[in-house]
Amino acid sequence: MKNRINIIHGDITKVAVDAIVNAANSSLLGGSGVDGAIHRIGGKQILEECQKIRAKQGGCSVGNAVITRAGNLPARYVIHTVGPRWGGGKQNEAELLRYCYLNSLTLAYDNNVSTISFPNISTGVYKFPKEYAAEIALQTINESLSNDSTIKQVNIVCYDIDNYNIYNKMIQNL
Ligand code: AR6
Repeated sequence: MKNRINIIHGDITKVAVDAIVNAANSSLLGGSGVDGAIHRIGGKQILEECQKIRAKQGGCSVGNAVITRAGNLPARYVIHTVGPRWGGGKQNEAELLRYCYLNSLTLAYDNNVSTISFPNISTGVYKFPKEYAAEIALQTINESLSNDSTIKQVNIVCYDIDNYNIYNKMIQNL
């Protein structure tokens, strides 16, 4: 399935797709990093829809995902997922990160998304080791694509060059 996975070095808010995945926090109200960029460029539609979700279900737990429209971003949807904060590796971080990818892809399938971009969830403010996170991301995406054909392209958009180099190397062995 690796021919459907595309590694990009750049800014996720600039790549046109059906759905952009956001590395959010449980409040769903925005933050720094990729979350800050998505809310800043997407505008108030995203925040308003996140507030509605909060009113209904009280935010989003770690490993889960919710979907909103994408405001001014070049996409139809934003899928907000909450990655685990790295706490040394014994707090189920790997499984929770895997669930971020799986639950985001499930929402994508349910909404007929055919192109989707992921950032490197949890590898910024949340300090998940980059190599380990890349291994989990690539394996989970690859497995999921092999069970479904509605998604035609998954972009992994790496903002920092370290992540870009890690993914480029790792995808050869997939
Ligand atoms: N496009 C793509 N990737 C980006 C962009 C961008 N425009 N900006 C940053 N990144 P982070 P986390 C990369 O910190 O670790 C927020 O405050 C960045 O280089 O955005 O999951 C949330 O509200 C890194 O590789 O997310 C949460 O509180 C990756 O995105 C918390 O941070 C993830 O870094 C979530 O932390």
